Amino acid sequence: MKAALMAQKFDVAGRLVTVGSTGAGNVNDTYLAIFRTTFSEERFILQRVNKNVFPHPEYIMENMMVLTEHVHKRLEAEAHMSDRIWQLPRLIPAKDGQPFAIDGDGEYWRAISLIASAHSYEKVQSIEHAHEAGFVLGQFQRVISDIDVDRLHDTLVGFHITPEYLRTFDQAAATPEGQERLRSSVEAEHCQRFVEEHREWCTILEDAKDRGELSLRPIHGDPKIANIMIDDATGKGTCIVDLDTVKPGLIHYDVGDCLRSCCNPAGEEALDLSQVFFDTDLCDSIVSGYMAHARSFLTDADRHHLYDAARLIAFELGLRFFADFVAGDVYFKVRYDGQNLNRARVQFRLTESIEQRERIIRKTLDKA
Ligand code: GN1
Ligand code: MG
Repeated sequence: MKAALMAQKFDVAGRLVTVGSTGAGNVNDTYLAIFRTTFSEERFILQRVNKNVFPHPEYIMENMMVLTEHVHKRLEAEAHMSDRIWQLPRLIPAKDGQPFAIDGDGEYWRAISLIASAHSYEKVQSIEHAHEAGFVLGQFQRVISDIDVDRLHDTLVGFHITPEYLRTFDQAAATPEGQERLRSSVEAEHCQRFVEEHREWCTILEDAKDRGELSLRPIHGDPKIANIMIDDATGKGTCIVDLDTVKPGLIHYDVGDCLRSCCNPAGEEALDLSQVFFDTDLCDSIVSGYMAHARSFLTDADRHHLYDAARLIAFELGLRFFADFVAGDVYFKVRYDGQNLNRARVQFRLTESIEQRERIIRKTLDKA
C-alpha cells in the first residue's frame, strides 16, 4: 500500500505497525500512522496533498513552517496566563530533511504530529462545544494576527472569493454535460434558481474589500467544526488543525465558515433537509467565545459585516458544491452519485434559515 511505503519516509523512531484512513476531509487523503520501538509508540498524521486543488504543495509547507514557528513561540510566551495548554501540530520532516516526500507518481506526502487525547467532531455536540469552537478560532486569529501577510503564500488563488465561484459555476453550466445535470432533477433546478436569486448580492464582501473598508489579514480559511480539537479530559478546545488554507484573507471568511458549520446541528452531509437550520442559541455561544479574543482586534467596519459573512459563506459553500456537481465532481471527493448536489441543498437551506433569522443574528452580533 502506497501510504505504508510513504509513512516510512518520515523521520520517526521505530517500525511501522499500521497505517489507516482517518478523518472525513473533502480534499486531501488523511491517514493515521503508528510506529513502535521496543519501549515506545509514536502516532502521527500522514497526508497526501490533493494537487488538483493545491497546485503548489510546497507553498503549503512553507506557510506551515512560518506559521508553526510563530505560533509555538507565542503559545510558550503566553503559557503562564492561559487557562489551558494550547497546542498546534508540528511538521515532521522526511528522513532526507525535506518538509514532504514525493512518491513515484509525483504526489506530495507530508507528516504532522498528532494532537493526542483530543478529538474533533463532524457535527456540533452542545452549546458548550459551540462556545469552544468560537473561542479556539478567536485565539488562533489573535496569535497569528501579527504575522506579516507578505510572509504567507496564497496557497489557493480565488479561495473564498465568491464571484470567482460564480464564474466557475457559469462555465460548468455552459457545457452540454452541465446543462444536462442542471436539468436532471427538480432539486438541481431549485438550486440553480437559488444561485440566480443571490447572484447580484454575492460580491458584498469583495466590494467592501475593494472600497478599503476591510483589509487582508492572516486567516485559517477552514475553521469548520471538524477542524476544532476538543480535549478528551476537559471538554475544552485545545487546537485548530488543517492549516493548508492559512493565507492572507478576510477574517470574515473564518467567522462566516465557523458560524455556518457550527450552527447547523444536522451537519454538512444531512439528507433530511427538515433537520437543517441555523441555530441562533449556538450562534450566541460561538460569538461569545470568539469575542473573548476578537474584541481586541476587530474594527467597527469588521463588525458591520459579520452578519453578511455568515450568510455569504453558507451560500458560497453551497455554490461551490453545486458548481462541482454541475462540473461532474472534479474538486470535492464524493462517495455516491449526487452527493455534491445534496451538500449544496444543505448549505442553501442553511442560507435561507440565516436569512429568516437575520434580526436575531444581527442582535447577537451587535451586542457582542
Ligand atoms: C473542504 O478538505 P476539507 O474537508 O478540510 C474545503 C473547505 C470547505 C469544506 C467543507 C481546500 O475542506 O473550503 O469548507 O471542504 N477545502 C478546500 O466541508 O476547498
Ligand atoms: Mg481543509
